[in-house]
Amino acid sequence: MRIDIITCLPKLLDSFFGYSILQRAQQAGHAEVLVHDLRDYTADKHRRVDDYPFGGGAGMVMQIEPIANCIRKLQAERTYDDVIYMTPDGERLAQPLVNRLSLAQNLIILCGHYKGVDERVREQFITREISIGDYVLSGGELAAAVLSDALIRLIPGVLGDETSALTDSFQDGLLAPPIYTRPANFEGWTIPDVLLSGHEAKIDDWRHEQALARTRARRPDLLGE
Ligand code: 6GU
Repeated sequence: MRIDIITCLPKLLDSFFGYSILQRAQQAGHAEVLVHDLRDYTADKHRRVDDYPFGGGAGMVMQIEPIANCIRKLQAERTYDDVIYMTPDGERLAQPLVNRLSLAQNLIILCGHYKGVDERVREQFITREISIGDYVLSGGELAAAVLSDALIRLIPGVLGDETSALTDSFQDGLLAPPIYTRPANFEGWTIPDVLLSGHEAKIDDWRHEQALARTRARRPDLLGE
């Protein structure tokens, strides 16, 4: 999967993708994340990418010209499955949408800033608008990082254990059950006996019960309750 992120704050994203699983995924060739500085695509001599809103009002608006230049250059080089705009008024991100998008080959993600982008960008270039929750961030960069992380870890081969993404919270519509590791007894705090039983079917049953109980207690909405 190739992800092209368009932003006016590239430094904010460079460090994020340089670490941990995301870096390994890129080094192993599973994913490629390219961060594009919007200021490289403006003809403005001060490299400005925003301007005052027509009709007045507070806040600046991201201009269409540098965004159009950048998206058109990328689209001339390859075909994109989606051109995504990160915005608080987009579709709320949840695991089913992540799963669907993880099948894409090439994605463009545009990060909004200031008051947002000129509406013509949304009308002419954007195929999908995504929000990461009902709160407002100062820019779309963190949201783009969240989306990219959620996508890249689903690419086969990225996680060490091929099955581990399947046992995530939300993948089966339930929260994940409790997990434990050594020691089995820490200062008298022990772990459930069933996990030491070696009985795989019983362990699976226990985990499912725990997942259900936890989901019912914390997120009854996931069970339709
Ligand atoms: Cl995608 N952008 C911004 N600026 N704020 C948000 C968001 C996105 N999702 C939730 N809050």
